[in-house]
Amino acid sequence: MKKSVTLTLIVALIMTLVCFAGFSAAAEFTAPDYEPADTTRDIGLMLANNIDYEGVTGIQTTGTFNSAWRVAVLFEPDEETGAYKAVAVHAGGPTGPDWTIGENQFVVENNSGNNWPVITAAPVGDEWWYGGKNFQDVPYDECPNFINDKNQAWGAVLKSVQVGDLFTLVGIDLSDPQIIANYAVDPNYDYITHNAEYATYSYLTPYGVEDVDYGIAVGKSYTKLGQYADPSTGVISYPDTDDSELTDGVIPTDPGYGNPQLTGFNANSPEYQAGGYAEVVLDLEEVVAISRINVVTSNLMSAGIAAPAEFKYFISEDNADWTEVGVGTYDVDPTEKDGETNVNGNKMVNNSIDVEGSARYVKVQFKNLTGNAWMFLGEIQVFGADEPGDESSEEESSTAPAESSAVASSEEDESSTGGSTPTGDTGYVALAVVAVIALAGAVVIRKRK
Ligand SMILES: [Ca+2]
Ligand SMILES: [Ca+2]
Repeated sequence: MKKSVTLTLIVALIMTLVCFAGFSAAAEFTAPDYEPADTTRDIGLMLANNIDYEGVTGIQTTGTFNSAWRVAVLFEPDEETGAYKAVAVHAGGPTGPDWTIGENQFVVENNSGNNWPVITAAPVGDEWWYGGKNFQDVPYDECPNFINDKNQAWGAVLKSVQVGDLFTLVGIDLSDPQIIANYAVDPNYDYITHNAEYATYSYLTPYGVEDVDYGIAVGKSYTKLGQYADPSTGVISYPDTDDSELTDGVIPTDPGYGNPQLTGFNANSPEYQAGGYAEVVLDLEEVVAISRINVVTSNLMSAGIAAPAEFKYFISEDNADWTEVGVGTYDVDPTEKDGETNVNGNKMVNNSIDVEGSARYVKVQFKNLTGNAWMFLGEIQVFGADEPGDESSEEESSTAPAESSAVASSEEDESSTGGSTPTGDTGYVALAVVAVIALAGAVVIRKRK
């Protein structure tokens, strides 16, 4: 409700400004009576059956799709659920996937766009773009920076899609695809200049998400020890955007260090060195009965990042007097090998422990796996206990984190680990920081029942 009121005010303000400015396109937009695409798990659609723009996520419903430099996923209806299932994924690069879009199929594709002011700042004169214009007839050296936060966020979600993933299509009619958004993607480039306010009501949202119980820690605050700051700049590497990633209800599926949904901890940080472990303390705001704690963590196993060797759990009513619950167990063995292959490498994995007790504070201490100083956490979940005798609590808590332990595709791993990797004990790469900055402030917690 609050959001729609705010939106109404914004629309009213825009209408007023537009009247003075003398054009009318934005004034005609009336927001639908539902939430727009969020930037953490939805894939916002900005453009339909048009690939002439940069920095957009689009839907293609007909013809063939063979565009290079675009992350793309081919979807088709899933009879069993009525949702749309990803049937092919393409990681981008210099060649396109060459898909023929069949009846009832569609492609969702994302291109991040170019930062033209930077690219054209010091021309030599033999660049492919030199003296050229884009599809909107704008000289490249007058084009804006098309890299924008909203599109980057939706591109990141699209990149994490794996074959078999199910999505619900919202706000678009495949027989006549029209995007419902407060700014059209057109030669005005308002989707760039007003990107912070840009909202699309046409999007894909993960199928069945609303029915998943993410526990009672969602939205709760926490303190943490063991993040790593670059010694030369003091900037935290792989940061925890808005200090909220570990309880934002977003369960990452991409274990790569380029995934901004992950928060990095490092065994070489001064706090870890001092205590011998990294630590997170959650505040549930009131003493509640707890049945289970679950941590979702990356087990990349290829870039100096591994699932921690040990998680130890504690509970407390007052944040002073602690009861040790014990050491948790993984849903799969993070170190299992088949020859040289880490069977469960390149996955998100779960470490959990059953709890009998009540607490306001939950403490998680964790130690790195030797040779892998980095530990990347995605979520800490706490599940409440129902009244004694209610058997639904066990079932609920055991099914809730089931969405992780997903295998990331090898293509995804390649792109998310990029050219250089944080290695061994001291490795550090700035790439992910850029991705995180792009997402800063964009975390949205979807309301759940
Ligand atoms: Ca999270
Ligand atoms: Ca992060």
